[in-house]
Amino acid sequence: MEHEDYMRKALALAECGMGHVSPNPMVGAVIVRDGEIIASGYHKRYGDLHAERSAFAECDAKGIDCTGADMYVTLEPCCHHGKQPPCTEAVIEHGIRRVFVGSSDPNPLVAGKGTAILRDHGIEVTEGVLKDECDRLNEIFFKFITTGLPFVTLKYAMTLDGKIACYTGKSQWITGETARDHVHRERLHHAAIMVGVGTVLADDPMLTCRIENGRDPLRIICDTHLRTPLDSNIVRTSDKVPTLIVCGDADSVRIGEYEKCGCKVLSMPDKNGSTDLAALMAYLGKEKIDSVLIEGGGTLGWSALESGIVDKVMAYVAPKIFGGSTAKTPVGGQGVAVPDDAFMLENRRITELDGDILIEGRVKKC
Ligand code: AOF
Ligand code: ZN
Repeated sequence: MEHEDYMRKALALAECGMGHVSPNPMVGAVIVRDGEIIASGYHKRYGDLHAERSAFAECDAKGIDCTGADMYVTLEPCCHHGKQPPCTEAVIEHGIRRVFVGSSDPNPLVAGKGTAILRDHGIEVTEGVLKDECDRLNEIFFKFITTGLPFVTLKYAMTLDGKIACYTGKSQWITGETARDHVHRERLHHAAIMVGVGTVLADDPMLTCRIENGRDPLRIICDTHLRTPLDSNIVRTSDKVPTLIVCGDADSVRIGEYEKCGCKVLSMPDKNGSTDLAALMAYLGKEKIDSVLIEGGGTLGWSALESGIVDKVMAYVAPKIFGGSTAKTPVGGQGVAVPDDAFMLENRRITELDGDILIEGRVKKC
């Protein structure tokens, strides 16, 4: 096997931590001797053993001597004392000869110091193995650790003629099962899901993650005038699934009604009559919410793009046409005046999902 093959194994392991390690990174590690993987590990839960120490724990439990072996790890080993001791110390103590690293760690406490310490101890370090894949896996962590703000994804499913519902308002379903399963994985990937109150009124969604052993994201409703029905699916289940309703200046009795059901209500000054999204992101960042998946509707989609909070767009496109001049589209608001002002996507990727097509890319920041 090549270096990339071992790193691919480490990446697959890292992904098993999705939904459970936020706001820390997903990290995987394998230890290789004479072309054979002798131990492996990954970061399983926030605050638990880092990937490197999880692999060494397997060695220690099975009495495997890894002196002189190689380690492949998807993220630069840490060198600081946090919830866990430095991984660099464990790598040195276990006599690892060569370390292959995927991503560099932008955490200011690490940022190149991890690999420098290993080299100082005579360990051969190769960086950037499957770098693009490793970087993509932790794009949420990279933004959050460097800015303290959540990584924001704008997601929608539309027909080939750009509709998110028929003129009757009916929208189930636009894409097929494979694409919808993909969305549930994104709900696991993100710490919070956010919708506008219009979507709650139109669809009465649940916004949970239907993946086995998954976990539900925090559900956020932008609802300036507190129009969310108390008997909506989200409010009814807010004693079990964390729910945040963001409103403007609101009546404390009305706020109390939501709180009695289990919702948290955040009242903050609005911006031109709707939620101040930049201020909301700053609040969520302080609450350690590292990522937000915006799931509709068009008004919120436009406000999010216009306010500059969107990092990535994921558009699921179904090969069907609804038509209808009044049928809703994924991004509403006023829109841009001229094509040159369009929001552009870069680092694009296109994936086929059983007939539907996912187009995703990072929003180009000007
Ligand atoms: C992880 N898991 O497998 C690796 C991490 O507070 P701590 O001790 O858990 O440290 C968190 C930091 O450690 C994190 O921000 C990242 O820079 C580094 N590496 N973190 O949670 C891991 N390798
Ligand atoms: Zn570590």
